[in-house]
Amino acid sequence: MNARTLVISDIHGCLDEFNKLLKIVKYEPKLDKLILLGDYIDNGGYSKEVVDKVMNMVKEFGVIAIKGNHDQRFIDLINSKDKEVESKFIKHGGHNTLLSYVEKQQGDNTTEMDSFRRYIKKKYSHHLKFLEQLPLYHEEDDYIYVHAGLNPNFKNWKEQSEHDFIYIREAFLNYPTVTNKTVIFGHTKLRDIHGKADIWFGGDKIGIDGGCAYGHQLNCLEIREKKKYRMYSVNSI
Ligand SMILES: [Mn+2]
Repeated sequence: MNARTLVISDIHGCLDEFNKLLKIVKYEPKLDKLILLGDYIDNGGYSKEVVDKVMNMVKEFGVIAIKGNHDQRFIDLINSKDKEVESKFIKHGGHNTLLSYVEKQQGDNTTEMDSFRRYIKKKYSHHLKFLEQLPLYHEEDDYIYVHAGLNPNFKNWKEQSEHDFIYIREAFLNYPTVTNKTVIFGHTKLRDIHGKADIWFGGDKIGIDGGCAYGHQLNCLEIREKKKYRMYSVNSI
């Protein structure tokens, strides 16, 4: 039996769905290679718990975890007082992240942003450090794994900006890639790509963000050998 590669993206605090999906695919940490494409936090109810779990999985089983734009924004939120970062954090589901970190601290004022920053720096600096050092991509012989995509304007995609790796949409989705490897990505909800939450096979690219935190589903792409895929999903709870 070939070893499996399993790919999951955009968990966004959906801890129960993540656990359920791992059970459905019968994830075996010692046998399977698991690759997570970023955006662990925001929107869903269990951001803190998902980060804890992913940290443990990386440490114990060598799971590959890539950085998403939400993960970077959380770091930026804590390390700066940039009002734009703050408003984007709140606009894109940050309130639930905040609650997942401070819910047991009710009665104090940690939900006030500056207190929250101090609180996270004091109690969760290990989370910040973990998120900060996550790689922007993972490359194999036949595949490139990335949160958002590759910018086709770069002949050498490794020279694209960090922003492209975690934010790009149209330029990546609408044009052929500049690599022979298949690009597996999350970030753009599949409903916005092909009108449904199922995994999208777009020739040189495969999208897997089922939009779980937006009421759709969490997908897992299984690769047994080159171009031999199976798909699994759980509905948003
Ligand atoms: Mn994203």
